[in-house]
Amino acid sequence: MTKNPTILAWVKEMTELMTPDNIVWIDGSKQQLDALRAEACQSGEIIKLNEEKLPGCYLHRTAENDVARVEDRTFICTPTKEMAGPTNNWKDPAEAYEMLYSIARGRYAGRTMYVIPYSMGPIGSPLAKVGIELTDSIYVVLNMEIMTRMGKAVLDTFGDESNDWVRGLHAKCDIDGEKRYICHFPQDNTIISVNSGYGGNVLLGKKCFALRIASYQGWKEEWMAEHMLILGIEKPDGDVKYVCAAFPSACGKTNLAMLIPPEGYQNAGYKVWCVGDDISWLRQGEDGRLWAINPENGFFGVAPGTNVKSNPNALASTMSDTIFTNVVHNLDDNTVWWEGLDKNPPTNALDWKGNPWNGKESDQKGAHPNSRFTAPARNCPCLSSKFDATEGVPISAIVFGGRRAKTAPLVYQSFDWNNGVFVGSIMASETTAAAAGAVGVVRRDPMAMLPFCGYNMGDYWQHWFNMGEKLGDKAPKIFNVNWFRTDDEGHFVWPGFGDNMRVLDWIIRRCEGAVEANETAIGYVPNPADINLDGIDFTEAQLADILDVSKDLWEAEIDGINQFYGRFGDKLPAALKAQFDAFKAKLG
Ligand code: OXD
Ligand code: MN
Repeated sequence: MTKNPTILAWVKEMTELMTPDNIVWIDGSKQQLDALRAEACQSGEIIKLNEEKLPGCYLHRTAENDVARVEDRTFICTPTKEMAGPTNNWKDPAEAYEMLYSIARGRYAGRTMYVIPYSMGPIGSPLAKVGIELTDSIYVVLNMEIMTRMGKAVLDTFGDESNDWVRGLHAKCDIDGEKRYICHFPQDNTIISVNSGYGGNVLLGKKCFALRIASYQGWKEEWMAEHMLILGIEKPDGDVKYVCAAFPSACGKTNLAMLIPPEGYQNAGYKVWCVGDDISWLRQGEDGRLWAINPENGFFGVAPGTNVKSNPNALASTMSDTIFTNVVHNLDDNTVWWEGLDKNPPTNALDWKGNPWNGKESDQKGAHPNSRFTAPARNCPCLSSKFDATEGVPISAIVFGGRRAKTAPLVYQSFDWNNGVFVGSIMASETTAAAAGAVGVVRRDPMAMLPFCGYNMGDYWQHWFNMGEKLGDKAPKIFNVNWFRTDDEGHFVWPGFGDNMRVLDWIIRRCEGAVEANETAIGYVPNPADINLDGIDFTEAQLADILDVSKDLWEAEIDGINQFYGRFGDKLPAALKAQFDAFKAKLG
């Protein structure tokens, strides 16, 4: 399928290491994929669901010990520990290769090795990059088909010369949690993942390539790989403004990316278009502005909590050609169910482990809390017409956000780009009662990249400052949002979901210079009267309450920021320290 000597040499080397019985190059044809689906159904790896209700959909169950990303077993293998930085697990590359090869050697014996050529980003886009994943899992092949552009077309466009592609080796081995490793070699463009079959650990195009390896590539090549959704806001006059937003995992990126505007906005002619829900690659365009693509081709979304109210567009995306992982199997009609889908759990069902489950009687959850759908982007009713645009979309605003009960106001704008880097660097989220452990504990997650930055975060912040300098006055404006302020009883004050459009509207008006704001120690905060509250039962006084910037609460942040920054030693950019000092001075 290719004459590229660098690809052929590596596949040969890995074949000798892994000793598969068969080798299948994935060409991406329907015929080949249909045959693989049939084979996986036969072996029980996937289960075909009701063709009338869920055409082209399948169910898969992972091993019980293999249901989520494993941050403590994820390593950045750089020549020195300092290059990986204090927030990553590190291994020496030579030692890591030796360990991984000794775990993986010969483990394709008796099995088929699938060679998956894939493109992150529209095939042939100057912003896209190519990867080759080797795997012994048909589930991985079928998921990669949804999440990336893959097959022969990728290699045809890539050509026979370039060595600019990412090597990915995945082997299921024994799904042994003690020998599970997800290792990244940024200097070698290489990823090796062993002893897992769970999406985030084995769909190597996603977090491993499109964030960890790509963030390093972006640093070297003057672009950025970020944990950000991309959405377009179409105004009544047809003009579309694009926004990127970074929130930590489980803070509602997929919901915001597919937001349905409140009725008043719809009637006035506003629309929201989804370009991506998880990752963006950003590069300065010829016009000097920052342009973004979504490198993915599908959504790997959390199923529980997804329903017709919370996210009708995501739900609609899962109605065909979707793979469900670790959800409930409804045996009455061969469909699927998860907690929060509706109030009508099936009674004749199997839970995510495959055990009999009666949703009306059981006090156990039926779906795993991290159960997932892998759905093609083309299914999304609000998919942007620019989804496949090779040049991407121009970004007007970057939005950071986290889950803070009190400290951060509903929205504020940074003073400028450099101050925005500071805002992103102090991002934090509080643990909720839903998770184990103490409530309200602050976890710092700068730019939502803590588990995904493939190099030292000190260098990463400096790279942000450098990008700002390049972009100059064409740089997007930077904001911070917090949908999660609570009242004294602990209830969320802001309604969220579609009503977040009201905040996006203010953000866009700020980008256009169409609305004034109040200067505070942390940035520009809206005048309550400037956020449109038409059509909701929400008063300006309530709004003023959640826009409040408390000197005491922000002072209480200083220690935590100090401690966090302290971990970076002299890798902390001087510009960031200067921003922190200016912030302290402004607080007074
Ligand atoms: C994800 C995550 O799966 O951020 O997107 O954990
Ligand atoms: Mn994510």
